[in-house]
Amino acid sequence: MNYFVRRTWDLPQSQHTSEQEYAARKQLRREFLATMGLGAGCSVLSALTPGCQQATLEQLEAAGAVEIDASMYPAQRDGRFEYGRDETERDEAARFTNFYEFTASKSVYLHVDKFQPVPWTLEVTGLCAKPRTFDLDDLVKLAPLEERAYRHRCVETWAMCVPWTGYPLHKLLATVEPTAAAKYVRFETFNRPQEAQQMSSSRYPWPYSEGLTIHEAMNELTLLTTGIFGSPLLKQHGAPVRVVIPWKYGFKGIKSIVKIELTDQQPTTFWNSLNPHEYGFEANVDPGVPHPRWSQEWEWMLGSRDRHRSVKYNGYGDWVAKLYE
Ligand SMILES: Nc1nc2c(c(=O)[nH]1)N[C@H]1C(S)=C(S)[C@@H](COP(=O)(O)O)O[C@H]1N2
Ligand SMILES: [Mo]
Repeated sequence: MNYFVRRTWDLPQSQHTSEQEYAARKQLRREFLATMGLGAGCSVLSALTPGCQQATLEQLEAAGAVEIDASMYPAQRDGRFEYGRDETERDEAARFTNFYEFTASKSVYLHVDKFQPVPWTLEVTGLCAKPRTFDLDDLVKLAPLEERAYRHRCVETWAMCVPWTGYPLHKLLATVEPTAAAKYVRFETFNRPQEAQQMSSSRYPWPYSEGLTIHEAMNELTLLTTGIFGSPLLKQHGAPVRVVIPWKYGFKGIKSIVKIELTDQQPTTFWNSLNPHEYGFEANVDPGVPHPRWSQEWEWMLGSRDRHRSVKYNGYGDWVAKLYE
């Protein structure tokens, strides 16, 4: 994803920490060359470099593994949801994703080794009667875990079909008793430049944040997510806890959340503040509204590269269209 709008916190190009920028560019170039099969690096040392020997599922999972008690996975599949398409291979999903805290490339798994998602706490606060901080154990035991087969559509036109594990966010929100004044929910990702290399770049408004209206947050589809493919989340998928909002573009599905805040004002959000013209706050999947730089009529599946026509609300209109009437 890209942005063109300079913000007050943007340093002029000349003042960027040039070493970091240089290292980041070098890494991107390495990945690019490797993908093209031109890199010199197809050796033992770079077993995890995409494009050389494509990393195996074992390597991908080892790179993103988190030491979490996995005894509650897999959870029972919720029969109300079906992809209507083939399921994406788990290695395809694990090797290609967005997580800007680590890299602007898709090979996030190559950059997550320093990230420590355990122990973890999630603070739920703001306009509510019973604000509370949960540790991971409290969080996964708060409601029965279920598995949901959801379609995912990134604003950049790639798509996937993967099974997430979690429970509806409304179950968590109910425990803190939102007040009548709560109109929005704001989410925030961790802020740890030592563990996530791109967080040292002042070009971005860290920490990553996102937001929903309270009605979107309370919708049955909005999933507080702790697992994927029947196991705890890999680091690259947003370990240990994220949200999944299948009728919206993927950037709304904020990863590795440390804070959820009930507010009476629409929150400022990461991509929207970088470029409001390209990344709206609402961001519902809609093939009728082109991105300023590309059409949104089609999407392509990770792995197979199959193309499908994109569908309004990503096909979840029965669940959510009423929110926008
Ligand atoms: N904290 C954080 N959350 C994030 C992102 C990010 O860069 N940082 N990228 C978003 C985007 S653009 C997409 S498409 C999804 C991709 O994650 P997934 O493939 O694990 O679903 O994560 C979203 N959540
Ligand atoms: Mo995305």
